[in-house]
Amino acid sequence: MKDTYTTSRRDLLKSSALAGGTLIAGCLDTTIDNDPSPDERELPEPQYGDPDREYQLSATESEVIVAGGESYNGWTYNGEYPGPEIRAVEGERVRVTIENDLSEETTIHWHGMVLDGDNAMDGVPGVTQAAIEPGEEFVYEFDAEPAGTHWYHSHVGLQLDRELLGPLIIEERDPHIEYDTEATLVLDEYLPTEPRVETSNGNGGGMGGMGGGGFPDAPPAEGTLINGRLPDEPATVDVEEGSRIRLRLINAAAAATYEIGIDDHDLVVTHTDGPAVEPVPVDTLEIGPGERYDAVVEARSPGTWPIQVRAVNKSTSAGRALLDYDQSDGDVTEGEIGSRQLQLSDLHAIDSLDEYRGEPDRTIDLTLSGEMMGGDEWTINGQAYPDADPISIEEGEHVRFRMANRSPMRHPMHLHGHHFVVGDALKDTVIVPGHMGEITIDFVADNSGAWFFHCHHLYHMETGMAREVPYEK
Ligand SMILES: [Cu+2]
Repeated sequence: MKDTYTTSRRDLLKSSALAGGTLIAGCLDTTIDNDPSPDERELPEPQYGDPDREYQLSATESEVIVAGGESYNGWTYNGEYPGPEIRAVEGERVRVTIENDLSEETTIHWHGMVLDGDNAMDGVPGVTQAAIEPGEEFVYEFDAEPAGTHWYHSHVGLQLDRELLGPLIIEERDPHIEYDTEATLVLDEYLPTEPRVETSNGNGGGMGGMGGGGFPDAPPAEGTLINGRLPDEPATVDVEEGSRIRLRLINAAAAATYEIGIDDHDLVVTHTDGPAVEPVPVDTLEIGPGERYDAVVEARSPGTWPIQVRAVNKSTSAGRALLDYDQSDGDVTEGEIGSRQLQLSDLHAIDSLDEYRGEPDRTIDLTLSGEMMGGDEWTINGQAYPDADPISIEEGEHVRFRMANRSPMRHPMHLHGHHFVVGDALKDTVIVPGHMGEITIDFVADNSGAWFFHCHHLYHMETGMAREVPYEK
């Protein structure tokens, strides 16, 4: 069996032409609830009338098949893993109705959407909304901004690591690059057991630190999934010789940072976390939990080539998909992957960064650390969320966060509701390297609300590495 993920650009534009109408995906429940819960009654009125796109999701327990004969009981949207693709054209209004068929409460966060004026749609339980109770529905509605490769996932507890996640693709109206087809690759850990916080020695994956101490961490993964597939039965990306394919890469893993490359092919990186960058050719790139990269691949070497994904801490076996040319006989060709690895300094935003330049109105130093000897939390400036002060800023300010990592592990830090400048790029998630790594980000507080700022390593977030960043108009 072969799963293919290629969509032609013509098909995408055809679907965009329908934007005036309403597209329904998934199975629509036509039952109308005559007795809405208090939460439902308090929902804000849709601001712009009918949405341009409408989707229905059901969070449910279901069997997840990861290879022939190998499956486990996960939690998914509509029984699919990765969840159904949600797609819109930038600027459109999107409505997603979620029905909670789980035994626990849940929410959805739209990772990458800035939700201008729509903080209540951000999906952070206890911060932007009450979590959705089992058996209840919730209607999310937001503007598809900015364009790019984004994703959606539960923001409750460790549910992300039960596979409640899916791609959220916002097409640009006027791309700065040319390509013929596109494919989305969702990278994730294979964790067939119930997620729970464990303790590691800080190398990421190793169990039980020396002397009984250690950091709260993820359980060790049992493999690497690309679009929900283990390497024995890989996802296949179809290409035609001479064409250009845009790969949309999403790291949906709870813990692993991955390095990705394709044998004998360049990756021309064109976007990160949505925003466009000047195209830069590399052989490999590292992508942390929550990050996205888009890369155009020119199909110039007929054959069937491995797309290789490995966890940078080598804690688990590598993942593999296949780049399969139309004339190939299907035999996998082993090639080479060069040594040019994308660096943060290679990324140069296409959009003007003028508003982020100059001296900030407010600079905040944030020390990221954990308790090495037997501690059970991760902290920002010594405080573990929810026992942590909000980060206080004012509307209209140019804000700078100076992050310093006093732990050996990477922390992929994510700010909701904003993109920030790091180096010369606009991103929403950035890895702060371990062992005294330092990263400075600048953003403009132009979207009032209660925003979450946290490590996207799910087990770090769950054990304290998070803060609220609230500010009012
Ligand atoms: Cu972290």
